[in-house]
Amino acid sequence: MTTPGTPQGAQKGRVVLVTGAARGIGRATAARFGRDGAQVAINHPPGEREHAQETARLVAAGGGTPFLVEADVADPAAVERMAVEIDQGLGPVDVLVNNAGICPFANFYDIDIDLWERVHQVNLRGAFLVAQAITRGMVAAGKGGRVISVSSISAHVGGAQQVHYCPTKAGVSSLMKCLAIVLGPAGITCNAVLPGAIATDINAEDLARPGKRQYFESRIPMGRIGRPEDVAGAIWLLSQPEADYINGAELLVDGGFFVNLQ
Ligand code: NAD
Ligand code: RM4
Repeated sequence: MTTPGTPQGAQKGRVVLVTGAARGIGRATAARFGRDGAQVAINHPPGEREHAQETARLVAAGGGTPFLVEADVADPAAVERMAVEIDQGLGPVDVLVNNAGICPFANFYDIDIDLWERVHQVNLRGAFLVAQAITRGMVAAGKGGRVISVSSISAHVGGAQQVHYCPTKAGVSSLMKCLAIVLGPAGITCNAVLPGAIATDINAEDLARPGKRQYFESRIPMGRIGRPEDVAGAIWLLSQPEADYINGAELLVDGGFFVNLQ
């Protein structure tokens, strides 16, 4: 009998790329795959090497093999270099987790065109660029695989201070639906995971606003804000053989936040 997280057969040695794995959900995801004995490419942007090294330590502690790779996912040349580095260092990717993202909370009239562009470039263009660069090798390897993108509950609901961010998440969900069609014939499934409110650096300031955290907790049927590990677990589930026929889906990971309307 095997227990979840035990290195077993095809799980061990899988090549997994997690973008934005220096901190938060990406770090927890890298650590989760590390516990399978996977080879985990830990992408981080320039300036976040030290955080990424902590992720690498967690991956190694779980029995995985960490491989640090620097790239701003919004930069096409850097993404191409990353794809070559991973291919040369680890071989073709089995599981791509598009996780890198930013959400600088801002009032509508304070969002200038540069901020709008940057949020789109990291969140949506980044997911497109990485998917294109990495799945070329996956298709050529002919082994099938997974693309799992971290979208958001914000793909379906608005946010007064997230006017620039929510449309990028709707875009990421849509990107996965399109790629599910393009890559399904190659045995590569493409799905989106939609976290609700998860306590990480991205929303630390927002959740610290008077009453915000308590308000969210009162609206979430599970009674608590999510943890990065909650999302990492859902991503991992989609990477399992049992998820082979799930393609083009959106999976909310929000403790029931979204459905609690009435
Ligand atoms: P976080 O701030 O802890 O992590 C973001 C990660 O993205 C960091 O590791 C950072 O280094 C990386 N990153 C940022 N810009 C990058 C770039 N240009 N290139 C490469 N990496 C870059 O926040 P998080 O909550 O862990 O966010 C991870 C993903 O989850 C994001 O896509 C975010 O939109 C999504 N999400 C988060 C929540 C939440 O409540 N925390 C909810 C829904 C969706
Ligand atoms: C999510 C959702 C969360 C927010 C993060 C940054 O999509 O809106 O509430 O904290 O983004």
